Amino acid sequence: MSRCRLPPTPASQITGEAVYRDRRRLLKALALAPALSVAGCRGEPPPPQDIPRAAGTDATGTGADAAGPLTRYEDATSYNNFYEFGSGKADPSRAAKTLVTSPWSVAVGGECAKPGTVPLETLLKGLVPEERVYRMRCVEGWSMVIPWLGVPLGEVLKRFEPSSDAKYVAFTTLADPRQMPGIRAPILDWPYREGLRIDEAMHPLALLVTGMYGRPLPQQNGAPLRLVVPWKYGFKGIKSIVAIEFTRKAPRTSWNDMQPREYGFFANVNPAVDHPRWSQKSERRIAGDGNRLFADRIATQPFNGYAAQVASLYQGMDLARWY
Ligand SMILES: Nc1nc2c(c(=O)[nH]1)N[C@H]1C(S)=C(S)[C@@H](COP(=O)(O)O)O[C@H]1N2
Ligand SMILES: [Mo]
Repeated sequence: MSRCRLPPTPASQITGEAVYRDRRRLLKALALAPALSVAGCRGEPPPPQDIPRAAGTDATGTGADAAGPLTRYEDATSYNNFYEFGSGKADPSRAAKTLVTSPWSVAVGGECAKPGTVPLETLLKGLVPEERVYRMRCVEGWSMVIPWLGVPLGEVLKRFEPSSDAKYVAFTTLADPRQMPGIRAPILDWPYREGLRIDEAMHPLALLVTGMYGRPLPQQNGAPLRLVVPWKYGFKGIKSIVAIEFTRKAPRTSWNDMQPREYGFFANVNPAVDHPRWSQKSERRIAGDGNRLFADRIATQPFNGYAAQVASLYQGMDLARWY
């Protein structure tokens, strides 16, 4: 994003919701003034659409104030994990531009009354993406605060009428070696797969994301459709989803298959359970001011700070065992 920054707001000002709102107003004004239009800046995303804010977003503790200062757009779109495009943090933003995200369809099947392969537009038809500011914690020890645009996952899943045998939901990423240079490397058993228990999937905080910062989702962040489950480690947030399946048994997931001791199926953020290679007690926010990427180390919260909303899903479970 360094070639052509947008908007021309000093980075030092991009610290919070108020500024973000101002920035959106500015972008809108720019969009209405073709001479100044950001569209002239090659490689930049189109200006933001009008985004209705979800009523009650703050009541669920997902407002920006609760989540902390926003990560800069430039950082959230250039420091990524998307191994299909390489394992370096800068690889996806360089390599994923060629991912063709339209047309896109999603195959939905398994334990449900109305399976089918549907175009993305049909999958989301009638649902208005809402903005949710969520903390995101990667198991590697860094975190971000991102204004996502998306629809509650449960709203989409209900359309396929899952049966009472649907105990879990499995998700699969596209795996096309022609578009994804990283899948030549045997880092993971491609395609990337993730899963949730059905009650987790139906929880209102679980989001199917189509955009961020008021714009369409960039490829490196998982366009055109990804999952964001804010109380779980980042690897649950599977990108560029092409298939969803309702299952009776817990689905196999890519990271768990590769290293079950390191990546549990549940992957709930738990500062009391260390990853064998990284302590999970604290994290560094990607909340830099443009001069440095990381802010100071802060304590990681159970369920990434969403315990009040989600802890009841895990009542009676030993969360050190079911990590
Ligand atoms: N398909 C796919 N999805 C993925 C990954 C990946 O490598 N491939 N990486 C995961 C990990 S480890 C993290 S931390 C988040 C990062 O999301 P972000 O780059 O949008 O911040 O995406 C997750 N989703
Ligand atoms: Mo991650």
